[in-house]
Amino acid sequence: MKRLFLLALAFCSLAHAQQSTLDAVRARGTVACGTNTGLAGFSQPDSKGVWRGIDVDVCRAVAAAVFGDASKVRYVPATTQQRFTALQSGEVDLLSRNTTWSFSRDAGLGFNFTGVNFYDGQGFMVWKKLNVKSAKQLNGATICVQPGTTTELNLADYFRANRMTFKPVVIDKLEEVLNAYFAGRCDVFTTDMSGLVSVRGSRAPNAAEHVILPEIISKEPLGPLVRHGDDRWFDIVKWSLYAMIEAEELGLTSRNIDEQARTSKDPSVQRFVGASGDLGKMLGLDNRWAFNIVKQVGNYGESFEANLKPLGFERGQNALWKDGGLMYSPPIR
Ligand SMILES: N[C@@H](CCC(=O)N[C@@H](CS)C(=O)NCC(=O)O)C(=O)O
Repeated sequence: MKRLFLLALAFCSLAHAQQSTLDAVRARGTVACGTNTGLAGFSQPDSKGVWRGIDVDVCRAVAAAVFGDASKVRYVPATTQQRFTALQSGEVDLLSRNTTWSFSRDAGLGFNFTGVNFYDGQGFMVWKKLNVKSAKQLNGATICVQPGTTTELNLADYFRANRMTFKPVVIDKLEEVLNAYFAGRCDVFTTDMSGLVSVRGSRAPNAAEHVILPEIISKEPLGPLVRHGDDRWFDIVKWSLYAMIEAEELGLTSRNIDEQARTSKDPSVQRFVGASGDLGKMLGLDNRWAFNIVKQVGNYGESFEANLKPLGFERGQNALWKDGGLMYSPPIR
């Protein structure tokens, strides 16, 4: 009896170990994508409940690559604190949620970051009426911050390095930390610059009452991540993001890709759309994986234009490398 039980146990764990993320995703029919609870431009449902943002577009790109259908995503919102457990436990297949790639998250928590979809850095937003012009004037300030973030650590480092003190107000939920700041419980709200621009533009009762200080105190490369231990899935998420970046470099857009696929003689374009070579097969996918991403989701520049431009974001570091930015896809060949 005991032996039978052990045999069953061994069989079950073998079956479990053998079920790849791609198999699980296919069997389920959707990609479970961990997103923000609501950050305009990055991941947030619109008034009709449709999720939108550059992080959402990564989820959609993965679904387009796997299913040929960008809509096959189940969105799982997670707070700063919940997000890593959601990925570790298998509740989501990837996290695409303004999350900073750092050594300890990669090596310590057991994740693989698949690339960067937004180069960022941490900043400070303060009430204009305080007349503060520089972060160096924040000695003694009360600062609202979310826990479980790189933000919390950089904040402590920056104040220590500049021999200043501060009173932290640490609140778990974005909604609540913003309420605290906008109610005047804090002098300062600190997070990634992207977060500051986004919430000032979309959540402040009066945006003109707040200034974002010029100092950027850290490097925050934001990107999607997956669990350690499934290289095939890691490759799929990584190249889905790179396909969006490469498409911009190749001049392929959601509007012109049908025609380009039919008429272009450029070998890079032919490989990209799956007209020559077997790139999709190497990922275990259809050869039109990248075509489907661009057709249904668009290239990186299109996603930036649609989601971030309206909030006042400039391309800056997030321009393509050939335009002086940091966005660079390894060759897709
Ligand atoms: N990039 C930083 C911070 C990211 C972050 O989570 N920022 C907050 C403030 S904008 C946020 O998105 N909160 C939304 C939530 O908790 O749902 C990190 O990875 O730790």
